Amino acid sequence: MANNLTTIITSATKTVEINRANPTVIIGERINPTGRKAVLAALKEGNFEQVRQDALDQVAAGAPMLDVNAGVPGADEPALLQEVLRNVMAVTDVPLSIDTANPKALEAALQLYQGKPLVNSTNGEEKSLQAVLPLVKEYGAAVIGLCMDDNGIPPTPEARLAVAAKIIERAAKLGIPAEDVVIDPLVLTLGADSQAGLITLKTAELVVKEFGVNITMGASNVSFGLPDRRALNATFIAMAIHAGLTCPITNPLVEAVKTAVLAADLAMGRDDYGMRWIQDFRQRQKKVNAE
Ligand code: THG
Repeated sequence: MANNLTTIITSATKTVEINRANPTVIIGERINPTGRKAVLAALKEGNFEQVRQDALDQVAAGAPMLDVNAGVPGADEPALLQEVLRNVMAVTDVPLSIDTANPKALEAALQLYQGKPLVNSTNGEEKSLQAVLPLVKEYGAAVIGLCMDDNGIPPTPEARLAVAAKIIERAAKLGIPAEDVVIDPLVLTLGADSQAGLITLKTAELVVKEFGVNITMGASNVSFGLPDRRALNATFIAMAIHAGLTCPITNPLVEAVKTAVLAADLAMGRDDYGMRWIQDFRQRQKKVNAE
């Protein structure tokens, strides 16, 4: 099988092509009340300014896509996710990743979304496959498949590969092509298990070799509970790009992470003449000189 499938994600006006020959696509992580206290507090008050600002900041920092999560405990998630999406789409036109585990919220979001979104996510659990894949097909979306199932997150790369295979197969049965399935090998913190990073990287390599699909990760998860998260996130993300990661969900406002992604793209032969690397360096110099 081709080892370099292209996933196309669109908004009303923009198209992003995720592919191992193209520059890495950073999916901005910050619109997420579970991962951001400021977003949680604002959404609890019905205030969407924080979300709008996070959308603008991440796009200004160079994120070609944004992840949008509205998981506020006790809230009406279908209505809240729609309202968050409306606010994001009012201030930016980048394609979006719709981050919810609630099929009702997902359907509400798909009804509203303009373009072909990335659905974040399904996984190997029967319940999830049966609820999410028909919606992905009906709305012509692409989907992230998490390498976990009814038994939890498998401990070995081979077992995670088997979950990826199941998701890709079940998608194909519904007419969703492999290029529209993005696999997430799952990133757990190194603070709890020092082998967690290696298992994730090996899973990515196996999945790419076998299926050639695109790979995403919640890359900032790797450092939960550890000091100097930025340095750890940046180093891990560069290694993961070598292992096959093409569209990390991460924080584009962290310069160390952005620089690591650009350096990895250059080292992987995805930055002709180092143009993006040089241009980014010049911008950083300008910022330093202005300070
Ligand atoms: N895979 C997929 N989707 C995902 C994840 C994944 N979506 C959610 C999450 N994991 C990725 N998003 C985040 C968002 C924020 C952080 C990490 C991952 C984060 N936040 C800081 C913290 O918690 O310390 C910021 C705190 C704050 O500002 O309040 O690290 O794995 N498919």
